Amino acid sequence: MPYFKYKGIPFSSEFFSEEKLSYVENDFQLLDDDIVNAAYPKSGTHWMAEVLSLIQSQGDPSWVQNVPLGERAPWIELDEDLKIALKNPPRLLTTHLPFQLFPKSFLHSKAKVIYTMRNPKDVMISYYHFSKGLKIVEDPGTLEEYMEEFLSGSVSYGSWFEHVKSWMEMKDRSNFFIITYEELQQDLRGSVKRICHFIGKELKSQQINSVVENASFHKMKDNNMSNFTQFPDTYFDHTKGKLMRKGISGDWKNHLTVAQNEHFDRVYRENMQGLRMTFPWD
Ligand code: PPS
Repeated sequence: MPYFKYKGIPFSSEFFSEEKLSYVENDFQLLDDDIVNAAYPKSGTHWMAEVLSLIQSQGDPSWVQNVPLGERAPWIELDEDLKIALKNPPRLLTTHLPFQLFPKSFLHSKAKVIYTMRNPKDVMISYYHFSKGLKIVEDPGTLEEYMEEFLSGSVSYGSWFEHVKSWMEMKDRSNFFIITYEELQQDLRGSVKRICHFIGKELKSQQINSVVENASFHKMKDNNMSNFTQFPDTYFDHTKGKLMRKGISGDWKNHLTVAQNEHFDRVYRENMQGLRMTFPWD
């Protein structure tokens, strides 16, 4: 399966090109009223895109029910999506890029970025299962084998550790908001209110209820505009993988052995010790 590295990060040549990645990094102009949904893969990207779409439509579900998620909140690094991104203000944009590959224009714009993080063990399990369906990446092999790939950053979009550390450098900016998948799980309503406040869009109580209801796992799983089932069979075997798989926190406990868990923790500590931040999974 054809892969290439852009600035040390692996990308599938099926969907990405060095030329476009360089364009996004150096030339893509973020606008002050852009809202960007940024996350490492499998961290709750689609969930946040749905929440933001519903906030944008003031809780009215017709937009999420009728327009594919990739059109509502396009990935800026994907060729086809980017075309939509360029002509659709006000723009809700999505990215899995690490900060060093994110548009440099962010540094002098008021665009708002919401960065969603998730327990990396759950990210890895989710990524592993999803990769089984993806025809454009190597077969992930056993979980033991995949864990080495994940921990060394030899997966699409590179290392989880480097991704998080790159974005955490933005943590003191007023136009940067950090949230975790675990917080969304624990208190979706409270999270929606915080997000509304951050993006400067206050919704009525009823409207917030509708955001919460329509962004639930079950609603999204049944919504063909959001559940990834429209993704072409050429690239994804829907009998082998699913985007809307379990939607829970802590599924890693059903998969990792004690030894694998200890190994993961060791690598985690080595990589994260300098960050001086605590997360819900620490
Ligand atoms: S992707 O393809 O990288 O953009 O994947 P991403 O959207 O980041 O993450 C997919 C995981 O998020 C879960 N998910 C949800 N969980 C709870 N509630 C809602 N509404 C929801 N929507 C998506 C999805 O099930 C994937 O996690 P796993 O653990 O595989 O189930």
